[in-house]
Amino acid sequence: MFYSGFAHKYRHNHSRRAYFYPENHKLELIWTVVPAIVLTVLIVTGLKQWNDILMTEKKGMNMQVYGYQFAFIARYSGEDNTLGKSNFRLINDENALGLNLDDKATKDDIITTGNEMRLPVGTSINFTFNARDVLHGAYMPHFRAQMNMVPGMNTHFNFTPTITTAEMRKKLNKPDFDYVLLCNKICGNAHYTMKMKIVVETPEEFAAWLKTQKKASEIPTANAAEVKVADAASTNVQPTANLKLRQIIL
Ligand SMILES: [Cu+2]
Repeated sequence: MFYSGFAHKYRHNHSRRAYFYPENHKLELIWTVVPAIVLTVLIVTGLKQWNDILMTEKKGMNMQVYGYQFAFIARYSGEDNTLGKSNFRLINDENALGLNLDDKATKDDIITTGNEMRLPVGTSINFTFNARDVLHGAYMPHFRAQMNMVPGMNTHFNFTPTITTAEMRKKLNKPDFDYVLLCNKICGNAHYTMKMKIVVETPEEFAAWLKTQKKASEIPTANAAEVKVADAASTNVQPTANLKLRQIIL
């Protein structure tokens, strides 16, 4: 109704001339400068927030969460708080992450053995996410955290868990409550099985648990010197099905 009113009001009329209004510098200045200021504020503050969340700060505990079809493995950086080097050509049944023990920083790294990841409460945690085969998603719904796991690329997320699992169970009055890590990318036919328990506990409990997990230096094949990387097929490393597939693609 409104528009047809305009159509009627401005219908063709021989005696009426259009108003010629070619430019107005003041108006143009206003509609350029105002959006420029608004967008600058939005982008600068947004980028700062983005960097705070996604970039690893120097202070936190560095760890890696690794996704593959169809599970997760967590790696802790050990005393040096540095994740050692890894190479997909070193991946085999024993060395699922392709850790390279030639790198000193790898030796004290610790790999989770069960389908469980533990985090010390009140500690800033710098996650690095990686994937072995296809896109996976690291989704930790209770922490409001989610990040893509991309093959051949590092992605990051930082947060500090503030409530232990035991405290949360009491709070919710649910004795069987557990934090979880889920995959939220449809990554294959067993995608739905990609689930890892997250236990948030006191730093003392965490340290005791960490001692029970596997040290990278215990992995017999995590030694790049034994592998002629140019030709993985001729070495004593048995490539996994995924690795073979990747070599074919490459
Ligand atoms: Cu997945």
